[in-house]
Amino acid sequence: MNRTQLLRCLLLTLLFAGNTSCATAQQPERMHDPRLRASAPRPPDVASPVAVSLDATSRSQLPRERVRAEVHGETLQCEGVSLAALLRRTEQAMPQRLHGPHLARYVLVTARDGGRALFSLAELDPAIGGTRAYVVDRCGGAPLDNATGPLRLLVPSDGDAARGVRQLLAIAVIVAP
Ligand SMILES: Nc1nc2c(c(=O)[nH]1)N[C@H]1C(S)=C(S)[C@@H](COP(=O)(O)O)O[C@H]1N2
Ligand SMILES: [Mo]
Repeated sequence: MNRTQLLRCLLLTLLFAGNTSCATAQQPERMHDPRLRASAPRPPDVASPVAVSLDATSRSQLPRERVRAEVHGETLQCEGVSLAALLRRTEQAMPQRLHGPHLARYVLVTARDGGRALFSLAELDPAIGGTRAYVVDRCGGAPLDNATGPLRLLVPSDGDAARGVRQLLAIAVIVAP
């Protein structure tokens, strides 16, 4: 920049109260005009809440697994299906790869008596948190009674059985507010 250019630059800066600068005059390719900027990319829409199918037909299509879990010092031997597998077979509940807005979704488990517990979706993804939770319908070789079942959640890796929701009513995947 020669003397004349520098003077013109300073004059323009004074006239336009800082809207023009010598630096931008020097580097036009770095000029940043908000009127020319493309609109910010919108995050993909994620449905919320997404109800997870718990009916017998949905469960019968999944591998039946044996589940051992401690509840108040007692070992329960149960049978049921993996919650992650149920989520995977429900459309829009858990995509193959969790990223972006899916990392701010949670799985809310509700019971008939009003009890509730939740998990983050990523916590249940085998590729991320890997927490295994199960929806069981038999324990000790018998169907669950009405005080406990007909469906119950079990989380064998939890230290305390507090999230082992009895009287399972509904499961939904919700985008955190
Ligand atoms: N629906 C429902 N499920 C529930 C609860 C509850 O209050 N309501 N309590 C939880 C807690 S705190 C514990 S320790 C276990 C106890 O399981 P149990 O009743 O089989 O001993 O159930 C869990 N599941
Ligand atoms: Mo508990």
